[in-house]
Amino acid sequence: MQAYVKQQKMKYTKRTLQLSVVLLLASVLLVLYHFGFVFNIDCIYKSCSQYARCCPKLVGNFHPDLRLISSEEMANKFYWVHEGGRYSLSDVSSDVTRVAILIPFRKREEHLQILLNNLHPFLYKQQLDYTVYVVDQVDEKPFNKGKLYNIGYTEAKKNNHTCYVFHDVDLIPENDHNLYGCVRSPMHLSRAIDKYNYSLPDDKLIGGVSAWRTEEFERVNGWSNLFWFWGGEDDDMSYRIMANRLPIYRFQNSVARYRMLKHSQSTVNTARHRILKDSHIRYKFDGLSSLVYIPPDIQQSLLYTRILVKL
Ligand code: UD2
Ligand code: MN
Repeated sequence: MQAYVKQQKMKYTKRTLQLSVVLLLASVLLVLYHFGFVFNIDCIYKSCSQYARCCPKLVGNFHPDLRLISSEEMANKFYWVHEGGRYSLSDVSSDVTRVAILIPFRKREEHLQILLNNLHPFLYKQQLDYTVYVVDQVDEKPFNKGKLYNIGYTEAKKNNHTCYVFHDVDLIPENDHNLYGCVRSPMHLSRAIDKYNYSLPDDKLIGGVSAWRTEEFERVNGWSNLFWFWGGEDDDMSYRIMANRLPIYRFQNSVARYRMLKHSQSTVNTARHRILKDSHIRYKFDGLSSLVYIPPDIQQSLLYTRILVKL
């Protein structure tokens, strides 16, 4: 009998010991998480210096400023911005990520003013080396967002950028932990938008705001040039990503938050579903590889570089 009691006692002590080890480990992880050393995507910057430099300035959630501010007032506030909407880090080492923000645009002046007033401080707090480009379709043809993006990418690439953020003009970020420096690629940055109750209807979506390194963007051959009017080009991009077995990275819902500024519905591309049928094959010859365009005028304004495109 005594041997049995002794054996039971040994078993109980062993189990208590195991439990206390697990509890200890969990509390250590919790402390580390709290101090941002574990699972904190902010630390996935390529170089510690970049991480160390930026994170103290980040606040997480913030209320965007939706007032209309003049360009002159913004230029006074944003002392770090050079002509053409550029901020260059003093650190010129090769591993610095050089970010191009590409905004497809036609007659959305108020949205652009509001976006610029929020985006410049947002990018500066993240301590990114960046340039803001507005790819302005200045003709009367139907709008073609994909082709504007491809032209903007091709022109911006001449300035040795390594990361390209494709950015709707009406999406205003609400959390500065949503890093724009291509910590992963491709990255879908706008997964949580107020218009869609801050939830993602479908995890294949890449519309709104996305960040790409050169390698992955050229692997999918950029955006399709074939989608005129509203709709389809972002769905086509989802097929390109799947055809190339690329993951779509995202920050969590609480970080990747945006406000969408109100606007009317543009004229829908009624042919989009037909064009989408062969996206997974056509992508190889419809995109950057088939891009032909009239060399655009390029104007350096106070807060951005304007690429004037006639399609
Ligand atoms: C959705 C997508 C958008 C695009 C569009 C279909 C999200 C969050 N956004 O946007 O990425 O795929 O559907 O084409 O899923 N624009 C102008 N002037 C115009 C029309 C468009 O500047 O007259 C630009 C502007 O940057 C705008 C973007 O194109 O943000 C997308 O157009 P939208 O905002 O009218 O369409 P929306 O919100 O349905
Ligand atoms: Mn919109």
